[in-house]
Amino acid sequence: MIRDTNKWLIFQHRFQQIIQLSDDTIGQNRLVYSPNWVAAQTALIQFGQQIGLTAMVDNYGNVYLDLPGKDDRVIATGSHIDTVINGGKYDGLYGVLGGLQAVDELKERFGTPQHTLRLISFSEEEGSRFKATFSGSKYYALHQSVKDLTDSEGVSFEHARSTAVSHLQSLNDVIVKRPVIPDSFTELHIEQGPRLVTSHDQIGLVSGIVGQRRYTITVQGQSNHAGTTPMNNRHDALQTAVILIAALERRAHELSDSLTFTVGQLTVTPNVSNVIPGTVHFTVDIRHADDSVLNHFEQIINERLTQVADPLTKVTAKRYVKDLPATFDSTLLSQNQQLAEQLGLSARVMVSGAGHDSYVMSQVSPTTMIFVPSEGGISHAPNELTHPADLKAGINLLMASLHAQAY
Ligand code: HGY
Ligand code: MN
Ligand code: MN
Repeated sequence: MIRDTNKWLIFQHRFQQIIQLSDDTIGQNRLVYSPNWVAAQTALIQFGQQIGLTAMVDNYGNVYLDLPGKDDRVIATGSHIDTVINGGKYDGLYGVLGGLQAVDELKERFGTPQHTLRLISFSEEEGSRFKATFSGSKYYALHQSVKDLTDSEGVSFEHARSTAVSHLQSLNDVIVKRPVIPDSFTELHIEQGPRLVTSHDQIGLVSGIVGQRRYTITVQGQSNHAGTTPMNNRHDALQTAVILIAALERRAHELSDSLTFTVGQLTVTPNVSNVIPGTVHFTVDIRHADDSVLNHFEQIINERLTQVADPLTKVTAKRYVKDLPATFDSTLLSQNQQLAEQLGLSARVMVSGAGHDSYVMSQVSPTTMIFVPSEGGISHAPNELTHPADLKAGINLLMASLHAQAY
């Protein structure tokens, strides 16, 4: 286990090196295919090659670092390298570098494994730059590709992808390849919520993930003069949006207290103080362990859009994410339960409220996740924090799990 301080210093060094690559205005910004993202994937490839791993990059910029085994089975671990805007240091990156640490230490202590050990750094999970989530793991696992998307500056996904990926694929000794699906996948990740800290558990053993849906709602009213337009003669898109958001939030509470409802993004046009807003776009993110609850709430959204008070203000909804609830592999989970016990780690079984690449990987390979506590339950924010002892505990359990599977 990570007893060797030198090994722990190496982990911290790698972590700091990648953290510093972000244009750290507030928090971490490593949006897919951005220069920060290219620099991070480049650094990761070099970390892997420095310890003798075989580096592969596919056409979506997923990075694979293999410790070849004696047969053709593959045991994989990994997470995503991208971040939300102004995100935290640990979401995604902890699973990538924690996975590399585990493979590094297993290689040093046990040599060549029976089955290949693979560390995967998925290109994109968050959907922060382009309105598509899990594009990296969906490309790898489901051979799905992204079509006709542009970012907020009008840069196409295809242009950003080809520019960034050609750089990675031109690096020394990088093999251009999308490797085979592994025989199992384990993702190490921060919990991003308050439950482990509240229950004082060191480890979360994840049995599944809630379903999630994301929508863009467009409210089309009529821009007009803020001073001369009588209050009873307005088609104010923002007023309609605010009333709609409050009504939907109330209905979400009424439907189920475990249904999460979030409006994370809202844009007003023309967004100047002396013009009545003509157009408003906002996002809705809903999540629940039971897909029928999400179906029910989607009906509520569609009904509510038709009940807008002003007949001249039109409201439309477009769903761009529909991810079903996922159930993870019970054998891997019970193996990790035993290993946690042997390591003297307090662990609890839980369902993830956050989406993860493991949702995609669980559709093609036996999959499980290992959570470590998030201080204050905070994530997707600059003050996201997991303490070193918890970081180490997660890596140690991952190491034990990969050793049990691959050697
Ligand atoms: O939004 C999520 O659940 C994940 O952190 N991408
Ligand atoms: Mn994540
Ligand atoms: Mn995230």
